[in-house]
Amino acid sequence: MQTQRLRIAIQKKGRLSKECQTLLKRCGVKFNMVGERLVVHAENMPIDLLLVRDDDIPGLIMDGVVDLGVIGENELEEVSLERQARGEPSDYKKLRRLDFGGCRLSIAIDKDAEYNGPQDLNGKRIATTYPQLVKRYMDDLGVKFSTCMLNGSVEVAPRAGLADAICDLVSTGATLEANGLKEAEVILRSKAVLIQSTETLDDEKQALIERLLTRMQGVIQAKE
Ligand code: PRT
Ligand code: ZN
Repeated sequence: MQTQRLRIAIQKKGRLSKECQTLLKRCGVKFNMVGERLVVHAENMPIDLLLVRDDDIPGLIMDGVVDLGVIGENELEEVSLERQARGEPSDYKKLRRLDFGGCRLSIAIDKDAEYNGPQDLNGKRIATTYPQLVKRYMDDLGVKFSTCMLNGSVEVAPRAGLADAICDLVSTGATLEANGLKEAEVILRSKAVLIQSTETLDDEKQALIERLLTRMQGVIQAKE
């Protein structure tokens, strides 16, 4: 279902939302975030912003419900693998990597445990919100493991006796340290990215995307 206006899905509230809104504003998109709206109309361009949970953004793109989205690569790749496993559409175009949302997805273990390499994870139970990415990484290495799926409080799982290790996002490392854990393996380095659905758009919409991309290039370069 195509609309006349370009639809961009961004995180409503969270670590990506502020920088995402700032980037769009610097690209000249004028909008006013008021109340708890799902859709915000840009005032000066045929653009609608969809404010959603970040988890929903990859699917909205892959199903062609929205045209553009900004999402962390960690979430994007996890959802893509999950959809592939279920035989659902999982294609998207990565238009550009952005200069925010940087983090790494790492396996962490007890800070006092000896660690000599991935083989030491053999037979361990790993608590994570990213079971697909963990599976891809461990399967590539041929290391057997099991998972414990948690959507929050992943870092307390070892202490709570739910798992031997965790795989979670890390930026400063303070959360790991506060929970008596240390980084053992980095399985993905992630940033926020701008993605597009693979649906063919009409010429006007596509031209608007090109224009936004050119402006984004300028905005990001000016900061470097
Ligand atoms: O509500 P919604 O579902 O939209 O948001 P969310 O709670 O799922 O996501 P949010 O807002 O926490 O994160 C959105 C995206 O920001 C993530 O998918 C990453 O791409 C990116 N990002 C960057 C991070 C971090 N850095 C980060 N440090 N996401 C989460 N964290 C968490 C991490 O999970 C851990 O709990 O911060 C803690 C670790 O931080 P340090 O500094 O202690 O290492
Ligand atoms: Zn989320």
